[in-house]
Amino acid sequence: MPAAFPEVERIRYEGPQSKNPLAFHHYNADEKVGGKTMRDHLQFSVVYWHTFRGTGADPFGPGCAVRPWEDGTDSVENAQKRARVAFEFMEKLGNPFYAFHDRDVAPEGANLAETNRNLDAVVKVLKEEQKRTGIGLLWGTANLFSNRRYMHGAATSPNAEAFAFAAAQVKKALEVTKELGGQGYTFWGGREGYQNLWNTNMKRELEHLARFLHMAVDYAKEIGFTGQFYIEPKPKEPTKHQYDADAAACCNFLREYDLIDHLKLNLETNHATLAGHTIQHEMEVAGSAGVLGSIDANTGDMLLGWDTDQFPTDIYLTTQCMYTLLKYGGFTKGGVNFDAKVRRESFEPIDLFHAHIGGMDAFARGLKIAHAMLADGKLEELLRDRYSSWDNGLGKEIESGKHGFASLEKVMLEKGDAAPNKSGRQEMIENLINTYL
Ligand code: XUL
Ligand code: CO
Repeated sequence: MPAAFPEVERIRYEGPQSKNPLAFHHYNADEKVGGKTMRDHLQFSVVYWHTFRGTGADPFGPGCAVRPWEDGTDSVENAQKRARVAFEFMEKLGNPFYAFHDRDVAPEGANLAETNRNLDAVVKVLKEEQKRTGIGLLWGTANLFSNRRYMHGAATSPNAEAFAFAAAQVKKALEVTKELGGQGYTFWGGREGYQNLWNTNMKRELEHLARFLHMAVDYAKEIGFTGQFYIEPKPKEPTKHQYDADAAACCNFLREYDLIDHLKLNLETNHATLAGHTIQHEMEVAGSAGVLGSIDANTGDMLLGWDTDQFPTDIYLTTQCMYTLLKYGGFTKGGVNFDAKVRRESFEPIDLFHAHIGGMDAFARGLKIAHAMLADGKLEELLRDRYSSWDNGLGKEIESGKHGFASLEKVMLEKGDAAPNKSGRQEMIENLINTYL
């Protein structure tokens, strides 16, 4: 098969001074940051759905991306060829992982059996290519939102047979993920929500979703799949409200239905902003609950209110991500997964390289900055100082449960008023952060 990107060699680290746009300026895979290589800290992953299936289509116009390796058919042969192209791209880029939905890699057939056969035929190629290149699967997932059978949802559909089909689909996707040595498996509730509460039995739908996830946990056990399960919060789009709205809603759902020990969160920047949060907030919520699993790295556009999934290039953003990640101990099975797409105007194959190089460099800088901040310790010192009233005396007694309202009233009646507050030093802290950038 002729090369799909003949003009591109393996992308190399050339340092910050290099003017070569097809080189890394900050991501140096083998370089150690705090005793661990950048490769291991970041665990970069390329997504199949945007990078190899994205066409540039939007609600106002059809696809316009130039992808010379596509033959324009939805055949298994074309899918197999595309898989080899994907691995040529990733081998040249040097990302250690990728992620896919079942339907990204192989076409649906006339029925479930044929669809599963199509998937097997492409998985065979993916397996060969993983072996050839050493690139691993970060996580697999099933597309439970594109086919019309899922118009009302999948695990939350009012149609029990749509639920059953989704179960069969996830069963197969789990088998395939295991076969490919996947480190994880993600549930994003594409249409698990509602457009209209008048026709929705929310309680029943949530119970069905929980039952579905328990079935997945049970089946993973049955086949010996030891990858990490993730749930990926998103508040809306395509539905008006999705049940996995944000990190806090997901934690509550997982706790309520006894799933918190089985799933962690896969957090996405643009989903966080659609929910009215920042990714730093979402990572903090997950980190403090012990369920920070993986991140879908991208960014929205401040002036567009929808999920534009752009590549992240903002160093402040990547610093926030990496600071929070390092604070909570880094990834175990997760990674920085670029759930991001080139914009419609960037229609040439080479743009796929520029986009990923930019995202990887931005995260490498975020990592280095975050590490420097933690090593320096000034921010942590300020934080320690801010809460120091809890480290001894009355604060310590309250934290250790020695007080109730009556005893605290007694203390304050004697003192007359609380000790004066200290300044929050908001601006000073923001200025301090800028000194590391
Ligand atoms: C959709 C989204 C998905 C999930 C996987 O907004 O982020 O691609 O990451 O289903
Ligand atoms: Co995502």
